[in-house]
Formats: sequence, C-alpha cells, structure tokens
Amino acid sequence: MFLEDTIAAIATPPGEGGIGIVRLSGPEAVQIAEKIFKPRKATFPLKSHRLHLGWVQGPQEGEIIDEVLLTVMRAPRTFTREDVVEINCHGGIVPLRRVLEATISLGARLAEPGEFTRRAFLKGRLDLAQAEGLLQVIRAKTGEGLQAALGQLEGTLSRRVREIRQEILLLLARLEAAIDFPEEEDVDEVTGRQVKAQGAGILEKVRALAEGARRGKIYRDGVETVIIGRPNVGKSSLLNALLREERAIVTEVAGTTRDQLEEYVNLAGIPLKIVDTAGIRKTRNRVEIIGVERARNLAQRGDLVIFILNAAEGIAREDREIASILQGKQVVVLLNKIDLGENIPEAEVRRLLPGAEAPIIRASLINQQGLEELELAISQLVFQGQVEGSRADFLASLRQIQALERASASLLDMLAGPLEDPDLLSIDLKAAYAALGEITGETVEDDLLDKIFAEFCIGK
Ligand SMILES: Nc1nc2c(ncn2[C@@H]2O[C@H](COP(=O)(O)OP(=O)(O)OP(=O)(O)O)[C@@H](O)[C@H]2O)c(=O)[nH]1
Ligand SMILES: [Mg+2]
Repeated sequence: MFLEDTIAAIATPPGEGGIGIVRLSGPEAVQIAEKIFKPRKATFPLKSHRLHLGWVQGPQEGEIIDEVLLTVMRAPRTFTREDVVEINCHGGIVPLRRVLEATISLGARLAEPGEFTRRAFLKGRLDLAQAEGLLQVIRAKTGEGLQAALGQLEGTLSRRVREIRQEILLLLARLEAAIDFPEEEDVDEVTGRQVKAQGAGILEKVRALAEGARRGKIYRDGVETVIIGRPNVGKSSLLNALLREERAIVTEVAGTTRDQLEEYVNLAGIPLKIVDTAGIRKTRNRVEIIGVERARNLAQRGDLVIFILNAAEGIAREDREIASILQGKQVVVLLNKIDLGENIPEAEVRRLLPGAEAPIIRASLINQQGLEELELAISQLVFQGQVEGSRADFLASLRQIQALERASASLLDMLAGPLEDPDLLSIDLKAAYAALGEITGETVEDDLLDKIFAEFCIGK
C-alpha cells in the first residue's frame, strides 16, 4: 500500500449502462486528468468541485476516446482527502476500459479492491466502523438494513465507542497517578474502589452497545425466508407460530392472505425475516391475482423458501406449479395438517423437487407440532452456509460484536481483581481500551485491514 502513488479504477459495475465512472485518487490525479482531457470551454487549471464537459483523448494524434463530464476535486475536501478526479464516460465496457488505460499509461496504478475507502480511512476521513458501514450501505438488502448502515456510516457506533474509550482513559490516568505518587497508605485502596465503581458503569455501557449491535445485525443480516404454498395450507399459521403471536389473520377461508406480511424472528441467534404470502392458485379476484404474483416474485428473491403442502390432501396441481418456480432455491418442505391424514410419501416430494436436497418436515401447526424440527432444519441450513446472501455481512458485524465482548470480559476481570493493586486494574482497563479501539480502527493490525477492505469492490 503506497499512499504516495495515484490509483485509478472503474467505479461503476461492469456491463452496459447510461454512464460509467473512472475514478482517480492521489497526488498525480489532476495532472493525469489534464493530460488526457480536452475541455470544450474550461481552461487549465480546471476549477475544483465543478463538472467540465469535454473529451478524453487517446494516445494517437487527434484520437478521441469518449465525450465525458469530468470532475476535479482537490484535496482535502474529497472522499480520500487526496486529489480526486471522476470521469463520467458513456457506460460501455470499451470507453471505460480505454479511459482507464489512458490514465494507467500516464502513471496511475490500478486500485486494489476497497483501496479508495482504505485511503479515506488512513487519512482519517472515516474510521473503521464507518468504513464497514459504507460497505453495508452498498450491500443493504432491505430498507431497515440501509437505515442501520447509514447510522453506522454517520458514526453512531463510533461516537459511542469513543465516548466509552475517553472514560476509560480518564480512569487510567487516575490509576497512573496512584501508581506514580503513592502518598498515603490507603490511597491505592480508595482509588481502586472508585475506579471499580466507575468501571462497573462503563461495563454497563459496553454491554448495552453489544446488545444494540446484535439488534442492528438483525437488520443487516436478515435471512429472508419466504413462506409459500397454495391457499389454506397454513402459511399464516406458520408465521404466527414462529413469532409466537397472532400476527397474521388465520381463517378456514382459502385466500385469506392477500398482501405479504413481513416480520423478524430470532431463530437460535439467526435473524430470519419471515415473509407470509398469498396462497398460490389460479384466481379471478384482482386483489388476489396481485398477491399471487408478488408471492411468486418473493419466492424468487428470498434466501430461503418454506414450501408448505397439505399432507392430508396430497400433492395438488398448484403444488406442482409452485415447485416449478422453486428450482435452484434453498427449500424446506413442510407437510402440514398431518393430524388430518398423511397422504404424501417422502419419495413423491423428492420427485416434485428434483435435484434439491430439501429437508422434509411433518407438522401439525394447529397442535404446535413440527416447529422444533423446522427451526432445527433452518438453523442447520444457515450455519452450514447453504443459505447464501448474508454471510459476508455477518462476518463484518461479528467482528465488532466480538470486540465489544472482549472489552466486556476485560472489564469483568478488572472488577474481579484485587482493589489495592492499581497495576492489575490498569492492565485490564488497557485491554478493554484496546479492544474498543479495534472497532473504530484505532488499534488494529494491517492484516485485519486487508481482510476488511478486500470485501469491497474495485473502485470503491
Ligand atoms: N387441522 C389442521 N388445521 C390447520 C393446521 N394448520 C392450520 N390449520 C387451519 O387451516 C386454515 C388455514 O390456515 P392459514 O394459516 O390461514 O392458511 P394460509 O396458507 O395462510 O391460507 P391463505 O391465507 O389463504 O393463503 C385455518 O383454519 C387453520 O386453523 C393443522 O396443522 N391442522
Ligand atoms: Mg394466509
């Protein structure tokens, strides 16, 4: 990682689009841009924080690569706190590549994944918790996830962590004074008692923060679980059973649920965003048609699908239709209403969903039967990584939670330590201080940084 050089990358996703952006950052960024850019009206030096219309020129005399809008942003009011240039080209692979190549040929280096953000971090523009928040903003899958991520990007978590670290620092100063100037006989014990009392208060705050982080994780990492099945099989009954409350209306009328319902359930520590849908069947009712269409789309989008069949009635035509839209999805099959009879052998379910190793669970939701097995099957699927989509995010926030937990443990050690030994108290406090510093990146190893920033895409 050389901070002195100038990096360049295509910042927009690969493929065709209206526009695409090549981004440069570093001491040579403006110089390189001015060499390849032929402005329509603007004159050099290009004004900062303005958009300039013009052309990017190729290496041959008179060669034009693309018509572009170019922005020069001089340090320090930029994302990386370095000189930044953004070139808005037409969003095709060829113009973007050629503009990028033009910058490289003039001495820019191809950026590593996340290197722009890493520079922002190293220059103090963002701390580590905020950088991770930024990644979560890009990856947010739900509105709630976006809100939580934006809060983190703004520095909600960082601020609280810094406040707590400040308090620990004050306590440490006090202990140092007691160690350096032990004037009276009992001063250590008095200091020790005061430090412990305040340490207990700090521990409470760290714990509250860890609790909040765990809750935030629900929004960030929610495994979207869609309940699907034909009308009346017990989809809403399952939502209610998992929530342990009468959230959805359940009636014997087929077609009760018209619109989808979404709720979060914490299942063995795994956050599930459960979506109840309208039963899938051919229908003439307009409202129901829309609901059925949504259910199909949701099933496609979900990380996990719980497919409910009526065990007593056997496999119906609609069930086959539903099965056909579940190809390639992670599915759990729930054979419900076994209290009324069991007319679906496992082999038939396997034929219905060829290729899938879907767990099959027998249940009678009306009698709360089969729920434990279902929860076990889901947690196994998620923990074994068979449910895609949320694992990388899970790791990022896990890092923060683990740091909070280590800080708690050190504070607990401190509280259990002998009163009259300020040295020991201070060791534990320092450990808590360091653990909290990892969240914002104040105390962090390079290889951990590598790991975190490698999760970003190139150009971010
Ligand atoms: N006998 C029996 N009835 C059940 C069972 N589970 C649910 N039911 C009943 O089946 C009916 C339909 O249940 P819902 O949960 O509303 O079914 P749904 O799939 O949401 O139906 P739609 O809203 O039409 O999509 C209700 O009367 C439930 O009480 C079960 O295990 N056994
Ligand atoms: Mg329903």
